[in-house]
Amino acid sequence: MVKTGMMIRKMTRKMGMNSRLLTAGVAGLLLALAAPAAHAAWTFNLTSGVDSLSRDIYGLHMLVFWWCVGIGVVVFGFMVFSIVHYRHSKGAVPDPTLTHSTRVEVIWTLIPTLILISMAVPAARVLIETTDANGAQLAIRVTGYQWKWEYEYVGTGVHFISSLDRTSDAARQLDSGIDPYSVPNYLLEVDHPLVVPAGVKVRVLVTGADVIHSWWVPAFGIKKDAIPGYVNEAWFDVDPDKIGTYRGQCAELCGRDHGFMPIVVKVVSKQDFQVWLKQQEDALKPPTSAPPAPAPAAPAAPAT
Ligand SMILES: [Cu+2]
Repeated sequence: MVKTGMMIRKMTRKMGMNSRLLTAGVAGLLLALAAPAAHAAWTFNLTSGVDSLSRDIYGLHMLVFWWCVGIGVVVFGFMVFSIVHYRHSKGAVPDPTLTHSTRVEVIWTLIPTLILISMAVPAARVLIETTDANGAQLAIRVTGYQWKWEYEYVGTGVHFISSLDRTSDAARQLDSGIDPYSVPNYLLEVDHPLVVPAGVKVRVLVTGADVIHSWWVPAFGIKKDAIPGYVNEAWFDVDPDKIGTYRGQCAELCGRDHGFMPIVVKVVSKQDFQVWLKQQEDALKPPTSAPPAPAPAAPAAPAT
């Protein structure tokens, strides 16, 4: 009897400790999630990007997300309510009129149809928008190679290859001895970034030279397959106040070094872009030849 009493006291103490630990753990987790830094580290959602297209894609995503939340709340709420309220122990009996009821069948077909149409309309609008490159002021041809990108500014003759940055490339080698954490933007840096102006609609023509790649820049809302023999079209117009560097990667498994062909886009002001483009065009010009020898002096005119 005494032994049993001691055991019960021990168990109660243990349970009390466990519940205190559990409460402390839950409180700690809630505090951590409430902290702004934790929010920053736990960002699972899409970002709204830096151009009008990426914002529209984000808007569509959030619209459908909240529709799904609403459907979940209604369906699971109704289900839990029914399970609790109409339980057998309370004397509930099945309603046979709901079996094979045409009215119910029509209602639960009609409601999802209306929901799907309400989602399809904005989805189709954004889909059409992604392919509408009309009014672009600049065209860039993007070609995927194993394992680098080529950028060509259509109509200017300016083109260059953009490959993985040397520092990242050295660090990624087996037994390189270089700590990848010590390399800024490890595997997300290139030697020659794509340079584009802010506030300008840019048309991107994406193709592949060997196998299928995919040009993916999340901040622009673009992920376009680069397929040999095809030219896929995309566009972006970065907000004028979103000058900066944006990064992406090849998003189609394209061979051994698929993970080592990043994309870096440097967005600059319109003026800076013109200066940069002029420099690139000037660099393409052949070096000017030596100035022509001075013409022999003309014979002095006879005195009159
Ligand atoms: Cu690739």
